[in-house]
Amino acid sequence: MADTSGSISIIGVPLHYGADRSGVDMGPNAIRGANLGGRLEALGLSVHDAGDIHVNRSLGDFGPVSKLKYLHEIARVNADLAGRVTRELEQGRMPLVLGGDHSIAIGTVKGVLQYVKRLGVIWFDAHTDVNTEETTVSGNIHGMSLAVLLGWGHPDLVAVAGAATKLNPRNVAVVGARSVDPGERVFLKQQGVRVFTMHDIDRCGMKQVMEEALEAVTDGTDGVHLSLDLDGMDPNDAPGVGTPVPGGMSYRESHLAMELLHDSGALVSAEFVEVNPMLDVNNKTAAAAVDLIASVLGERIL
Ligand code: NNH
Ligand code: MN
Ligand code: MN
Ligand code: MN
Repeated sequence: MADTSGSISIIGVPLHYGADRSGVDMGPNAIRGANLGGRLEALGLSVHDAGDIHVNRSLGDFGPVSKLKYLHEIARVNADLAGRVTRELEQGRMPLVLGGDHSIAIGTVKGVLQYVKRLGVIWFDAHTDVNTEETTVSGNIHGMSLAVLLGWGHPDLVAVAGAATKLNPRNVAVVGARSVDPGERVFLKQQGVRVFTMHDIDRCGMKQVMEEALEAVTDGTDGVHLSLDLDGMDPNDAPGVGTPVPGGMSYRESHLAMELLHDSGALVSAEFVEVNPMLDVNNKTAAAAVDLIASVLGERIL
């Protein structure tokens, strides 16, 4: 496997269809504008900005084709993204994907899986994103991406980069969950996905939670992907998200999680999603995203 430790490739995905709410499509530029490049260069990394994946702007209504909103465009964008992510890894660069809504994890993770077959995933989120066409109440595909990555969901989404391209549920850990739909509860139990809820973080602290999560995602794998939904953080620290849930991970807890993930040495790729500048307060959420990105890539106080 190529050593991607010194070289980062930024890929923007200005997609909001998975959240069915505008604003989150401006996330990539808000994160870039919070001095992302400067912070990464200060770490001695070589930073390449690959620009944005093209998203069709004028779709109008999502129409009656499916219960899943904007299915066709979301599948198309994710297939494009997956190819780009694989190419960056092949060229020895670590993909850093900026969302956009969390449906883009389908393309990012499937792209990484083409290169790292045995992949672990840390899913930092208030939600667990394991709805399917049968269980979803909202019809929003950003609430389904983790199920798709485990091989469950609409065939057009599961087919992205090949239906056989999927995660082993034993190597997935959700961190920070506090809003889980009834159908998702059943799915998570059936699949055996490790879910560290806010209750676990309250009781055991982030250090122990991350140690257990890292044990699960590194067991028998060749690398770990970080899929970080900014709504995992507490809305006081990250107000600019479409579906805030009170009682989340603090700025410090989130920071510690990133530092421990960096120290594991297992990180091969990362994505930061759901930053919505239209809902943000003084760019706080975009700035928090940049702080967390810098931490997971090795920034330290001393
Ligand atoms: N579970 C809800 C749904 O499926 C909310 C999902 N929203 C998210 N997920 N932001 O991370 O619609
Ligand atoms: Mn999410
Ligand atoms: Mn979420
Ligand atoms: Mn830091």
